[in-house]
Amino acid sequence: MSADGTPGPGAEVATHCAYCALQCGTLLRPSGPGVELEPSPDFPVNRGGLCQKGWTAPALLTTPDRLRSPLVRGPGGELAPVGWDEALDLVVARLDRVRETYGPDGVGVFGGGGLTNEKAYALGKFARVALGTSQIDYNGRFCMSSAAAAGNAAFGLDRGLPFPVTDLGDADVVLLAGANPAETMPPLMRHLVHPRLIVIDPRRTRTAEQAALHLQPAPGTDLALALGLLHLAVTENLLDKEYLDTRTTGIDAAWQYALPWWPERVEQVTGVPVEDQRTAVRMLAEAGRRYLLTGRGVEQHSKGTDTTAAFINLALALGLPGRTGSGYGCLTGQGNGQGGREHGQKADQLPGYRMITDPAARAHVARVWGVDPASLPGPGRSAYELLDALGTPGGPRALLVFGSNPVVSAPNAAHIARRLAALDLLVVADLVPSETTELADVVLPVAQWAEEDGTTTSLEGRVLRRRAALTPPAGVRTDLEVLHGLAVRMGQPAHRFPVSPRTVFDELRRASSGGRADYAGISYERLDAGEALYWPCPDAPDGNHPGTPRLFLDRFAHADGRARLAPVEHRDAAETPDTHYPLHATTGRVLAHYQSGAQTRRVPELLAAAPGAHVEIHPGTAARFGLTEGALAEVTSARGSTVARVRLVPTLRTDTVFLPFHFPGAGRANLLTGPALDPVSGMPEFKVCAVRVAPWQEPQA
Ligand SMILES: Nc1nc2c(c(=O)[nH]1)N[C@H]1C(S)=C(S)[C@@H](COP(=O)(O)OP(=O)(O)OC[C@H]3O[C@@H](n4cnc5c(=O)[nH]c(N)nc54)[C@H](O)[C@@H]3O)O[C@H]1N2
Ligand SMILES: Nc1nc2c(c(=O)[nH]1)N[C@H]1C(S)=C(S)[C@@H](COP(=O)(O)OP(=O)(O)OC[C@H]3O[C@@H](n4cnc5c(=O)[nH]c(N)nc54)[C@H](O)[C@@H]3O)O[C@H]1N2
Ligand code: SF4
Ligand SMILES: [Mo]
Repeated sequence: MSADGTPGPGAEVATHCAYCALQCGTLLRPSGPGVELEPSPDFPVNRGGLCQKGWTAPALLTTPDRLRSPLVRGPGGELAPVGWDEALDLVVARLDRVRETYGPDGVGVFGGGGLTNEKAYALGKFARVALGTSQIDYNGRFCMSSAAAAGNAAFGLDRGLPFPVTDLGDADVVLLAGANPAETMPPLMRHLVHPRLIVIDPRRTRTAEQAALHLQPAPGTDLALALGLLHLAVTENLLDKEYLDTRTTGIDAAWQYALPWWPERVEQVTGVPVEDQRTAVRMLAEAGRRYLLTGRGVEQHSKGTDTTAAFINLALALGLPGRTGSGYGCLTGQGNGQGGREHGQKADQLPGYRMITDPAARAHVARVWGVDPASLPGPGRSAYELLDALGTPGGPRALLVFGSNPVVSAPNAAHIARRLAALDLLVVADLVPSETTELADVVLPVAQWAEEDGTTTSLEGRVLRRRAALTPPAGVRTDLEVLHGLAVRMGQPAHRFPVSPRTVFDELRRASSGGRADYAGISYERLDAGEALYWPCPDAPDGNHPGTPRLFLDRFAHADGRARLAPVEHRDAAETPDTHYPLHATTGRVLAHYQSGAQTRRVPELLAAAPGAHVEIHPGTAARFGLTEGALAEVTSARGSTVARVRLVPTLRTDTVFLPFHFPGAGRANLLTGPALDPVSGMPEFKVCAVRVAPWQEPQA
């Protein structure tokens, strides 16, 4: 190690992957301007495995068009390089102008679940203290919010997996509702070799191919299916009555809603045969060790919270959660999807998973921040509502984006791109050019995963150390340095926005202390000594709280210690097929690309594996609409059209098409998706809208 903490030549650095919430362990060895990477053989989550994205992540460090200088849009409309002082002075001068005219809420902040805990924390503090704005939210709203809302309501606490990933390996049966880990978290499949899988997905995915039972509902009908499975659990006498009596409340009300969902009616609405419904409930009820996991397929709906709650009801009715060897969990998505939702970049939250409306929480956090609790703003708009309000009367006139590419990833994307373009000022901090930096007035180039220290909290609630193997390239700053530079120019004391990740983490520990997600007992020293620490890990007198790998074994986090079944009723998606738009469209991921693709579309191997937008369609449906394999199709919803190459998939439902959302321009799946939101979580309906398909016609000149 050198004095600044960067490793010397040849040193090996243990860290974690740049991308998803599995946070596979990797070993990096500096090599030229980049790094050589291999999987860590002893990190229990990936056990020496990585997916194609993880293996190729080093390419991102040296990608030729990496951002290496701040850019400012000149009078001619072009982005041109400027020095850091000039860029930051300009941002602050223009933010001041917006704040003078429109008040503090004239400035919005949009964060990301890929940011480390330290950055997510600093961003929330920057918004509430330096800007004084309530208008902050983040892309995790598009990802985790329905599962978080349902988990908090049911268990009193939201930690994606309340048990270590490795527990799954001993299971007999695992039900995966709307998740495709064979493509989205391939090393997770190593833990799913032994259990028999039940997969609920309208597509026969690579995950479904490995399942003992595949249920193929129409998109947007999972709530009816989950109610039907609960109905069968009751009528076939499969309830765990003792567990329901001693550990839960609410089964009677939940049953009232499940009562009308007899199997034949469920088959009619979902398309899942009665026999398969019965087999699924029996498999789950009769196995010894069993888990029910949800993914975005059931959560990203305008009824995502209720749908997740209905699956949790089923898990509770069968006695899964809070037991050794069984459980319910949601598969969190982004690299720091879990920690990103705990430290205050969400519109309604303060660090430690505290609620911003709670006077005690405000007092505690204000004390740590050294400000008056009354100066902290209240809750702001949820992500889509925030983006939708940009540049409108009463909405923010300036936006700072850290760690998201909403031009590609937000629903109703053409509309959102127009809202971004209507701003007085758009500032985007990123590593690489993205479709959102293309609209920015100021672009700030920042360091990435292998160039800075920090922590992430993985999908199992374990806090992990990201370690720098390289110093950032010349001209590039860390997000913490950017926030510091802005805050100081806005008149904040320098010590309030530290640039050292360790210092930020130590403050985060204090801010989270006593909160639901309590990190007070976790330190860089303990993590660097190799301890496996899962939150909550409060301060202990000897400084050695062991953390909490498994939650709820004795009691749930509600005051009475009981989990709550939710009274939920099925309803239709915001949009259902009709004569103009006869098909369901659903969206999701492919193995080779990550999210909006801003990062992975720059990695040659990944681009070669999946070069552009495609649409999966059943051969019979394709024939009906004049489409053939490899041809370009125009997919049209009430919002607009997407152009994508046809891929014939005989195992797909005939009423459904699927598009990945990783591609830009005219291939954006989000040109189709709509503005409907879940009323509780604010989650958009990414997973279903109504479309028609036709051969693509070259536009007439
Ligand atoms: N390769 C890759 N891996 C990733 C990511 C990535 O972008 N690329 N992103 C990471 C992130 S942030 C996340 S959130 C996770 C997401 O991980 P997953 O939830 O596994 O991913 P998705 O592909 O969005 O959705 C899962 C499945 O839901 C199905 N589905 C669609 N509509 C419905 C429906 O109405 N009901 C049901 N039951 N299923 C439906 C889709 O067919 C799809 O196979 O992946 C993480 N890992
Ligand atoms: N149709 C459809 N749309 C979806 C989904 C879907 O299933 N279907 N899924 C939704 C989900 S689950 C998610 S999570 C979102 C994700 O969508 P986005 O929020 O767009 O996520 P990314 O593409 O990961 O964008 C991250 C951006 O931040 C940059 N970045 C990475 N690390 C850092 C960092 O440390 N600092 C800074 N400043 N920048 C960084 C990257 O280069 C990239 O440009 O998409 C949502 N959109
Ligand atoms: S599964 Fe996720 S964490 Fe593991 S290598 Fe792939 S992208 Fe990285
Ligand atoms: Mo996500």
